[in-house]
Amino acid sequence: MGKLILLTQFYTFLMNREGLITKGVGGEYTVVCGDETYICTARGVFRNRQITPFVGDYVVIDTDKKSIDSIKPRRNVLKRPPVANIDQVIVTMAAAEPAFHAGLLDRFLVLAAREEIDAIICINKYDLHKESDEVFLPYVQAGYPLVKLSAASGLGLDELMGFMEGKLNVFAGPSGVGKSSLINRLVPGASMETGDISARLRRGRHTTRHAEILTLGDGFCVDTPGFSSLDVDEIPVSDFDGLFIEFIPFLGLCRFTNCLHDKEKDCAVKEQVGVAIHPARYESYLGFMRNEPGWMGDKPPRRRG
Ligand SMILES: Nc1nc2c(ncn2[C@@H]2O[C@H](COP(=O)(O)OP(=O)(O)OP(=O)(O)O)[C@@H](O)[C@H]2O)c(=O)[nH]1
Ligand SMILES: [Mg+2]
Ligand SMILES: [Zn+2]
Repeated sequence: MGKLILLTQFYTFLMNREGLITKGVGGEYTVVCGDETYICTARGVFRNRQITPFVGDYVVIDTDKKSIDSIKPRRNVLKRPPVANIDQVIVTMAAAEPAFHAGLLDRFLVLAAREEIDAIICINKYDLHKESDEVFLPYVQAGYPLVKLSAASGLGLDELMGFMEGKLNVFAGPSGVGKSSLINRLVPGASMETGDISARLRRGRHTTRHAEILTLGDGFCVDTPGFSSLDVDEIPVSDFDGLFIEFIPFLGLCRFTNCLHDKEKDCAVKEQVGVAIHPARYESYLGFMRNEPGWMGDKPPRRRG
């Protein structure tokens, strides 16, 4: 009997391998283990416990049953788009078509900061940029690396590569800004599907449907579906100040310990508006904190009255 158990354990050991989930579509996960790739399902155990394996998860699989047996502890996880163990998120916006959208950018930066994931900003379609760069200044001042790019002309690709080396980089941003187009330029042999912009609505058509990891030198990059809105409802009002990264040096210096940096007296954050904090970012903060962050989705707000 003992021998049988030992034999079973040895067999299981032989059949078990560790790998990285690079793609997940309809309950089927692509798991890369060294040079081999397996298509696996998640065992019932996970489904019952409502744990979903994410792209970016390191997992132990049973190569015989083609099932994922366990997920290694995650370093972090982003829910939208759903990716685990991220080193850096590349928040991608277009300079035009679709128009640059500061509110959506701020939302994404807040969500990344909440997961303590480093963010850099990419402004793609710079070849279509006609206005001044003023709208990007608040982010440069805040300390975010900001790269102006064009997947069409190749502008900025080398600079972006410099930021990506050796990391797991997630491209995230609205539909149609050119995430897949950029990846096709950056990753040799990549052929991610790209789609044009709806002429009528001036926005993307949600061409990419699933997150997918591609190897990039000694790191990875992840293409993800574009989003049209992002939810920050579960973030407590008093947390937003710490999620605007340029506010952080001044937090705790206000007269009131529970200062929301709004109407309070002797507020160290407000004193920095126009100095170390760009007024546009402060206004945006107030919007989040008062839960009226302008319009964030594809549709402008309904006018009151
Ligand atoms: N002019 C110009 N067009 C670009 C550039 N990059 C991408 N495009 C075009 O923008 C459109 C959308 O590109 P995609 O790469 O599919 O955009 P995406 O961000 O992956 O969109 P989703 O997958 O829907 O989230 C395509 O028609 C591209 O050819 C650029 O730098 N300049
Ligand atoms: Mg895409
Ligand atoms: Zn304050």
